[in-house]
Amino acid sequence: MSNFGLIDAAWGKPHDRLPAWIMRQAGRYLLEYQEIKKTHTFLDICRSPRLIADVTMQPVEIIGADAAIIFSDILLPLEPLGIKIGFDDTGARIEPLIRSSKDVASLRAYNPEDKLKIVLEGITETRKRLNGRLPLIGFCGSPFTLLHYMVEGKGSGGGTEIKRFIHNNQSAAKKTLDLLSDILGEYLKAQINAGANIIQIFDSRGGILSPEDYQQFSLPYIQKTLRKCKTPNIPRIVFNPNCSPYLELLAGLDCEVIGIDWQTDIRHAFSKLEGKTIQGNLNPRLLLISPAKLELEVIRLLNDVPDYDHYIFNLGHGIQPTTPVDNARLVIDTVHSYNFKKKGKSKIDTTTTS
Ligand code: 1CP
Repeated sequence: MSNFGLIDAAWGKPHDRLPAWIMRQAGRYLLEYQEIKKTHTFLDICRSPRLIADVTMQPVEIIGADAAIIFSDILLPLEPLGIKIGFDDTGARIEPLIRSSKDVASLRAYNPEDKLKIVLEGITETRKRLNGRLPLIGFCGSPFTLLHYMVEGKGSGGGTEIKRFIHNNQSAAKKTLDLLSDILGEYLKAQINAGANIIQIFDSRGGILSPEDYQQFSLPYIQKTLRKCKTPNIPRIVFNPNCSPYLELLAGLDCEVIGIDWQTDIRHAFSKLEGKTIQGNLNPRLLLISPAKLELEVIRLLNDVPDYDHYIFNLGHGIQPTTPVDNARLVIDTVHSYNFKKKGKSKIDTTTTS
């Protein structure tokens, strides 16, 4: 049976059941993923279309998500720029790092159809296995997020070096962001041509910028990436895991869906993002509490949603690696059985249970 309710919700079209998926739904909390990791590194998986498809399909079969997201990483598009990437238990390893305008002068655009062919083959293979059952999500990082990794070498901290870089080398920084927008826009277009039904841009590091700097160094480059990959019938999601300061700015993006973090009140987000579909925003750490309490928290969130036609359930950030898989399944099942047509009359009354 075919279930494309997630695509309907992205366009704000009525649908019978609320769609749900989970950011980072393929990964370490799944035993089946850990099993593959015993004999393959993360990058081995990313470099094999068969393994990409195997891992992408796991959460669809195991937790019943309403979409598959292609198993890959936002950092892969750095490799064809001559930047080596690696992962260990502490996070990413990236070299060489960019620290001056000289370091970016030699960066050149490349053709993702050629240099990121394996991801595209992974998409085509996964679409075959999905056999029209569910949509497949393609993705990339935002240009600013990739520049952040190129300069800082990691995705945490306050971003001292990246702030120094963008302010001391403004024109080189903007030229690099422009180049990244071209590459990422083409990359998303290639993912769509290979079979992605919807795409998401992860603006994971945009949240370290003041709203003023956000308007200079992240927003316009997301907009450029979105415009480059704009394709009839393919909706586009932009997710920023620290979105509160920028809601009004995000409202102006040429995309259909905004993914919001768990710190933002969902009613507030709806009021600031009129016309857009909202995706989110359960706190991922709630998936570590008892199943009975977790179910209530999901229902509490769903009760707060003001417009179900414009809503896709997700977490407000990636799933924690220590999440019990039964809790991930429970979350999806709870969303599916929620009777949104009788708003407020969900199967459990959240006000009376302790
Ligand atoms: O097995 C392992 O230990 C590898 C862990 C892992 C996984 C499962 C990494 C390394 N990447 C991924 C897959 C991944 N990453 C997916 C596809 C899987 C899915 O969603 O089901 C996606 C969409 C991403 C996106 C991603 N990678 C982001 C954006 C999301 C976010 O959290 O804001 C970011 C920031 C990354 C970078 C990254 N990849 C991996 C690590 C350890 C990191 C963080 C590195 C760091 O900041 O130091």
